[in-house]
Amino acid sequence: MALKLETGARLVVATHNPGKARELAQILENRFQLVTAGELGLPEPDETEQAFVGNALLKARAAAEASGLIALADDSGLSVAALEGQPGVYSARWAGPTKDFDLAMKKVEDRIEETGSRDLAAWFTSALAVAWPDGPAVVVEGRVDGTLAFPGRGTLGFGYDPIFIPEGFSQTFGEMDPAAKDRMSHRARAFEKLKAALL
Ligand code: ITT
Repeated sequence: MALKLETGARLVVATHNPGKARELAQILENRFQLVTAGELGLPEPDETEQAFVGNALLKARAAAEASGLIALADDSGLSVAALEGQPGVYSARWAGPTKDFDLAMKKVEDRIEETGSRDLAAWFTSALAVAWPDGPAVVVEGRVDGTLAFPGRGTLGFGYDPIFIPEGFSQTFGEMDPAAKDRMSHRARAFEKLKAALL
């Protein structure tokens, strides 16, 4: 039988990142009854995979198993062309244990400078995975391309948003109205694919 996600279903959003949780709630547009992993006190699994899809599946499966609910997880990150795709799946880890994204953005700037490259092309990826407590799971990936800007600009959004200008725009994600970001972000694009697969 094809997997289906019924409107109104109770879903656990398997993230401990409040910025992400806010965007996912916005993008899911009141389609589901959402609870967060934080609210349920679910543990944060180690992200042991080398690809976004693998980590998204791992997080969704862990939350579905622990909660008995259908779980949605996002694994995402910033990839920089001049750094051969880094920080990628290590995007959260570049901010260190205190989740200091000023430090992480500085690290991106310094690393690019060290390469001597003038290429500021970058992209965000989001893998969204849905897992059912009895085993099945679906995973999709969305991407938005853009250019890095240093110093960063804007206080909206989260993570690396201040240094990322999406293609076709002049504002960074940190300056852009959150609703505009939610219409075209990597996360929104992944959700479009999830809708096509499951709704
Ligand atoms: P969970 O695993 O609990 O969901 P996390 O923050 O550890 O939270 P990830 O492992 O997926 O999540 O790390 C992704 C990092 O990439 C995240 O911490 C952000 O800093 C960055 N990132 C992802 N999407 C972003 C976005 O839309 N804007 C800015 N930064 C983003």
